[in-house]
Amino acid sequence: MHSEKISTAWVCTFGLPRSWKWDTFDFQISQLKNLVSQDGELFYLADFLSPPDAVECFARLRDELDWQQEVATVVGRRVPVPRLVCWYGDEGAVYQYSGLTHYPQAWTETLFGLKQSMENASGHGFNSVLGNLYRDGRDSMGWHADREKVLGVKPFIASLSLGAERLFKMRHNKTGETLDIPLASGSLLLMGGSLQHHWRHCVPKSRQPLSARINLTFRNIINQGLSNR
Ligand SMILES: O=C(O)CCC(=O)C(=O)O
Repeated sequence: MHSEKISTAWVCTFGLPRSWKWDTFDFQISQLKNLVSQDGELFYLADFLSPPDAVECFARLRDELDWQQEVATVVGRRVPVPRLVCWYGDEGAVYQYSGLTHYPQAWTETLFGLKQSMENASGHGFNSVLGNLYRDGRDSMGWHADREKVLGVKPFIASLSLGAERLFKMRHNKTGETLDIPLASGSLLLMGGSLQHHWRHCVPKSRQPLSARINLTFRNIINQGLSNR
C-alpha cells in the first residue's frame, strides 16, 4: 500500500541538502521475490513511486540535472555515447567506467530526497547516483556489468525508472540464460549479491516511437581516494 503523502513541503536537515519527500511504496526486501534463479539477487517493484510523483519527478530531473553528451573511444574511434548522462554524489565519490572519469556534482534537492527514499526502502546506503537520459528509442545502453572495484565485491544498486517503458535484458555469463524485464515508469529494480559477477545487462534500442526515459542508479563508491577536480 502506498504510504500517505505526509507533505509536499521542503524538509530541511541541518548540514545536508534539503530534500523533497516522495510518495514511495513501503516494502521489505525479504518479502520480495528474487527474479534470478542463481548467482545474485534481483528484485523488481513496479510502483515504487506513485504515478503522479513519477510524472513530477521525471519533469524535475529532466529540467534540473546537468545532462551531458559524452564521447567514448571505441577501437581508436571517438563515438558519442547513445544517451545523455550525469553523475551526482558526495564529494570524493569519483567513478571511472568505459575509460571516462566522472566527478560528482553536489546533490540537488530532488536527488537527495530520492536517495533518502532509496536508503529507507532498501536498508542500504548510497553516496552517488548515475543518471541516464534516453531521449527516444534510438538511445540505448550496451551489454555490461557494474563490477568496477570501487563498487565493492557485492555491489548493491537501486535503479529507478521514469518516463517511457524500456526493456531491461539480462544474460548469465556461463549458462546464457536470459531474462527480459520491461521497466515501467516509477519502478524500482534492486540488484545485489554476486549478480554483477555472473550476469550482464543492457537496454537495447527500440524501433517503437518512444518518448524519453530517465534512469537513476544509486550506488555506493567505497574507494573515495580520488579527489575532485
Ligand atoms: O537504464 C537502465 O535501466 C540501466 C542502466 C544501467 O545499466 C547502468 O546505469 O549501469
